[in-house]
Amino acid sequence: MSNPLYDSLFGIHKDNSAVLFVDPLGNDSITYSAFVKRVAQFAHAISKAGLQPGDRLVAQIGKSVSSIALYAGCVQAGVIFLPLNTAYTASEVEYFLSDSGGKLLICDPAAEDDLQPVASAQGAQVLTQSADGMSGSLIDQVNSSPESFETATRGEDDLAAFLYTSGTTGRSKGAMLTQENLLSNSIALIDLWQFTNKDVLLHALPVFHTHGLFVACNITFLAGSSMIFESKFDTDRVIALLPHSTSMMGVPTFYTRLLEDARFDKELTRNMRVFISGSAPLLSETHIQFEKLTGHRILERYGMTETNMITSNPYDGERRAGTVGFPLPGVDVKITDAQTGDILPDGEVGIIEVRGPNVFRGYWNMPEKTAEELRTDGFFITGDLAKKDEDGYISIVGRNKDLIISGGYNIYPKEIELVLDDQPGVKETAVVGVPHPDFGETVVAIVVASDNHLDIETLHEAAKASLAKFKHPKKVIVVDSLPRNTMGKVQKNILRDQYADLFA
Ligand code: MLC
Ligand code: AMP
Repeated sequence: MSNPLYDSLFGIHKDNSAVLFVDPLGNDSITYSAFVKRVAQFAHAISKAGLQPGDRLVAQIGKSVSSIALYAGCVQAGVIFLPLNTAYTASEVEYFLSDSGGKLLICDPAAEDDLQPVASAQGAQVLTQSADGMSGSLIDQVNSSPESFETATRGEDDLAAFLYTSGTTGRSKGAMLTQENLLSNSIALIDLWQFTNKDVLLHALPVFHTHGLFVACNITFLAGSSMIFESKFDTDRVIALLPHSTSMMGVPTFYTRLLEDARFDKELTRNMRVFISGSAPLLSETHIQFEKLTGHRILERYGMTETNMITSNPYDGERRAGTVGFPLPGVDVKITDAQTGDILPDGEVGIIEVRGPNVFRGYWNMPEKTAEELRTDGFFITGDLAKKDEDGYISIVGRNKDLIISGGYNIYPKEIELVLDDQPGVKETAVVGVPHPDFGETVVAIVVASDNHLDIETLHEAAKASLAKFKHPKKVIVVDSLPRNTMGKVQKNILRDQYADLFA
């Protein structure tokens, strides 16, 4: 009877009186043993709702200790956890619920009226959990449940989570992640980044993506460290909390926001051991400026939902600006020719392919998509363009996929183009990412009108109605025609160059 993920992350902490969630500015610290009891109560509530091992639980909830206990409760009950961005609209949630065949949807009480019909149409139940995790119909069940639970037996190959990632067709795909995918990656990372039970991680990332949930939280549990758990990145709070922390993980926007704040200085980072960055490219200039001000070299790593973390700069050794370092131990990386799949010589730009225990098992119910991206020999084709230097450091130099990364969130233009193309007065659209000082990149829609009835406000309203806010075009530009190549394909590179200074 075992459950490797539960046993390694949570089971080992049953009698651990060390603090897991530390609250340096208040009185809400929670020990590991108290958390493990709470997890058991969540596992009971999930089972009571009729979920069996292998069923999917879909959660669109605010970040709180309860949201992590819900994740852990799913692991203990053997249920597949499917977290969703809180910014997703009801129509986006409907897709994830129906595609995954989710049996139970957990949402905020304020969203229940909107989401109940969506869930009922899929035959799923709804329970609620408030943003602070303290109330709602799920929490009522949890509060009245016993504090121990017979952990469901699972193996390393059993699925632990589905994370949806968008795609170039505009249809999101459910990446199936096993216990082994999550566990092997956390084990490699704590060793590499030297996390121990002395660490206090300043956690200000969202917990519905790989970065904030699996990288940050799983490492903390496995190392027995503490977390300062912030509901979101707020510069004032982060500045107040940095002196109480030893480590932070963030997207580049975290670091550029800190650098822009006059209060951020070396003294604030005196207890810090490591700053880690990922999910989007960290500009060399940010890396250099950060070191100049604080003496810390940001440790940049590279990963993906489908693969967890793939490469990292070294902890001891040179952290080279503009690079994402070396493959993690146990992970094979090759840089290949996009057409032939042949391995390229060092220094040449090609596609990164990755194989290892970290790589997912495919896209849920999408065998063709899986076959397009996951080779039969186990290599996953990331779509990121990279090169390796003479010392083995890998640099991401671009993407072979039509993807925008805004503040660490992935946005596939097709999804926005499909919404805008449907609006009256629109002949066609091209959505591109352009440089943005805060988000790194941001969304711009270039629109060709079909007649003179085009109303830009209608386009913004249409985006609002069906797409999460971070996907909304920050600007809509009307043009007479889109640049095309001789094959008739829209030349987005020309548009990106043309509007590169829009937010400069
Ligand atoms: C918020 N907004 C965004 C946005 N985040 N718009 C574009 N891109 C984003 N990332 C919207 C808000 O709704 C708001 O709209 C306006 O932009 C300004 O909001 P803000 O208050 O400045 O934003 P904030 O809440 O501070 O959020 C910014 C952020 C956050 C960067 C802190 O987006 C964030 O935490 N990002 C991290 C994403 C992440 O964890 N990615 C990891 C994916 S895993 P309005 O209209 O109200 O003004 C992965 C694999 C790997 O990629 O390798 O890790
Ligand atoms: P996601 O699908 O949300 O998991 O995002 C994964 C993508 O984020 C990768 O395919 C890369 O394009 C990008 N990414 C992650 N880390 C980095 C990094 N350090 N530098 C550049 N791009 C990154």
